[in-house]
Amino acid sequence: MVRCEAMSVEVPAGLADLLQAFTVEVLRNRPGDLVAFAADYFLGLQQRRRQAEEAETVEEIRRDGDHHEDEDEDGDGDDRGVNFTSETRTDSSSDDDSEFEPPVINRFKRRSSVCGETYNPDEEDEDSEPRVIHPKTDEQRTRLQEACKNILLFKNVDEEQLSQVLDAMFEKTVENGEHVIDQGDDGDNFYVIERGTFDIFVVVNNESCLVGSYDNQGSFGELALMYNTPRAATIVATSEGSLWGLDRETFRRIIVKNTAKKRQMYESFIETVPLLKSLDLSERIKVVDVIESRTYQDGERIIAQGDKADCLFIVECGDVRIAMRRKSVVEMEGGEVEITRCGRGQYFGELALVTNKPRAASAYAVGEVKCAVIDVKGFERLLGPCMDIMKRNIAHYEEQLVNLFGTSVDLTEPSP
Ligand code: 1OR
Ligand code: 1OR
Repeated sequence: MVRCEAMSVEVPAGLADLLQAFTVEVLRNRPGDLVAFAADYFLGLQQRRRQAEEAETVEEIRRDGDHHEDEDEDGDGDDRGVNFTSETRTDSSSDDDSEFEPPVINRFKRRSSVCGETYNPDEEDEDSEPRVIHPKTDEQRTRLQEACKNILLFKNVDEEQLSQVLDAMFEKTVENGEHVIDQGDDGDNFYVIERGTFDIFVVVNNESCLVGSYDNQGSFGELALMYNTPRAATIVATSEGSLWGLDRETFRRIIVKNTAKKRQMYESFIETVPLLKSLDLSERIKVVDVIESRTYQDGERIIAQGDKADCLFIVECGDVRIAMRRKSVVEMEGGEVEITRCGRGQYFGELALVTNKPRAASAYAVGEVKCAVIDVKGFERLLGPCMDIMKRNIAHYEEQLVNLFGTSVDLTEPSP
């Protein structure tokens, strides 16, 4: 129990986690009938806890009475030459294993927190759902691995999960002009680009507007699968190309599960970031989903003045020194003068994204630094509501510029 002195009320341990997990599920599922959803949710939770307890008991009995070695972690990354296979363990375990539903036992054995279980119900089916396998030649697998190596959504999955994801992916070639995704459709697959260019269209006021493009790298089609929503944009190939698709089920079973862990990791930090205060909870969760965490060593340059910008940074820990090179100042070491520092919860690197200009200053790590990085597509898609705050601060930079350099300079002009 946590005792809250001010109110003299005892808050049961786990209440906050429980309610938060429930809130996340409501936001993800957007139920029409909240009460019915809540009833199902908490009943399901209770049921799973009972199953877990039963499973523990069964496992104990099995451990006591059974002397065979458990071979459940056999390699399933090998090419079995089938397109769609059910991951049962009949090939590696004796028949009586099936009575005990070993995947359930394993799942609950691995984790101790009941709230952790509820955070993402998809996890329930982790070991019992059929696994998709599309056999590949060595050459295909090499190309696939290369295409996937920088895909953010794949970064936090462990080796075994990544192997399952790669097994499940299938190659899809596209022709110039082909619609890979149409806005409003249900989501079937997530796509990683191996090669080719693609335009992104979004319908605004009944008109289809070109809002961006992909050039031989990146991925798309994750939103409908992550948030159970219709496709948010239309993606059209503007050249012949090649994609790697991942089916909805595998994506949800593995990638969405990992996303839930990431949300847990970031939830308290993200609440402390002033820039994101104007977003509601579901919008903040989406921001977490696009964050990539990067670490920098003392003195390392994080961004370089004059470079093309592709992301925004929020400091998770450590300090970041912002330095600027200008003709009019007495030049310091390296020809730069420190203009400010950013600490935990503060952001930098927004100016170039807002103004579409090169970086106005350089940024360096002071000690070891960890930053949450949001790429330009995430920035444009999610941070619109924070634009006022950013613009206000940019106006403030211009005032500071006059104070520091004694001259009025248009920050949006590239520096010499
Ligand atoms: P999806 O499953 O909704 C369409 O299918 C995909 O287009 C979507 O996932 C994203 O992967 C991708 N807004 C929405 N979806 C986008 C956007 C986007 N860009 C790429 N996709 N915006 C453009 C941001 C540069 C915001 C437009 C207002
Ligand atoms: P960026 O994308 O241009 C460099 O990359 C970043 O440094 C910039 O975004 C801001 O986030 C950050 N002037 C210009 N950039 C600044 C300033 C600044 N402060 C932080 N940045 N100032 C006026 C210059 C004398 C403010 C000084 C307090």
